Amino acid sequence: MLKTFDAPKADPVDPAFRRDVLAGLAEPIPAIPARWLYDRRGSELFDDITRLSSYYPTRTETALLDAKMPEIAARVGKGGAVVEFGAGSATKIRLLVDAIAATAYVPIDISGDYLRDSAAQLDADLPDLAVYPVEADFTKTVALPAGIEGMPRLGFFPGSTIGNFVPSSATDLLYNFRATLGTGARLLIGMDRVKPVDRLIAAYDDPEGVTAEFNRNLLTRINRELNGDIPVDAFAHEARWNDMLARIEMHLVATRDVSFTVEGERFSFAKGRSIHTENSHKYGPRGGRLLLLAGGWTPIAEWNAPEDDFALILAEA
Ligand code: AVI
Repeated sequence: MLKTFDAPKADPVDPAFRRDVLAGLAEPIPAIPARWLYDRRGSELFDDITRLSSYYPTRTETALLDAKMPEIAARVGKGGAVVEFGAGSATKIRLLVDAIAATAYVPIDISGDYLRDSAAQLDADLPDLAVYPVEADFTKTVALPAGIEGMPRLGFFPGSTIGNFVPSSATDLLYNFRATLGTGARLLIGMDRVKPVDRLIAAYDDPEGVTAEFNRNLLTRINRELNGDIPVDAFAHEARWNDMLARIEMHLVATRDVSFTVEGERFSFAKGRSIHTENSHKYGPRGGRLLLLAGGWTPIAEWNAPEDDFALILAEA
């Protein structure tokens, strides 16, 4: 049954978006945090990305969850509440809630519309599961609905979204998950592995151009929400592997000299200058576990996809 939870209503234009965009465009190396890629259109485009043949993480993680679910369920135990950080894929959450016979599911997402749609869909499909959508920023500590009080809690953070945070923010995030979930909680987290650069680049610069559209949608969003006049067609999507920092970077590169305004402020980009829009860090086995430890979680089990392409790690607070 779908439960409503009184989360504070979001301002239609998030002041943090305005702040991040104006400050980010003015940086010597312009950068805008990746979380702003996910308005409604951005979330739809990301869904499309997860179905692309070159984008291996989603299907690899889903197959891993499917294959290892009996073992995962044996370690996690039955019942309780699954708290998902981000309203992600219905397929993955169904595998998990079914296998552990969860009583409640709490998806936390900043994108309210998307959250409500996916929660309503899950609620229709699984009427015995109590679904409590929470519209909130999961990078902060979130107050969980009273309905799950006293239930064992399993945090779920699939998709290698942890990779979208630089390590110092990733550890803050993990600490916040701990504060949100409380002592005794567990966390099941997906991490993408380092792999040959050609596979990584293909995953983030697909021939169909969906990732390019996803990246450029950020400019469309800025134009719409922040009274911008950015010529979107003057920016090209680029995916780069940064070997020193073990991450894929997405950039929007000016293909000609451009000048535009956002909220009345003028910005100029010479041809070739870019806006850095996303990082996607990849972790080796020890690096991944160390990150969890640095964020206050002790790894207790790990499952790896074939060729060590992707990992699921279970940790306890
Ligand atoms: C959501 N996140 C884990 C994706 C990733 O792989 O870093 C976002 C993404 N960006 C481009 N393609 C996918």
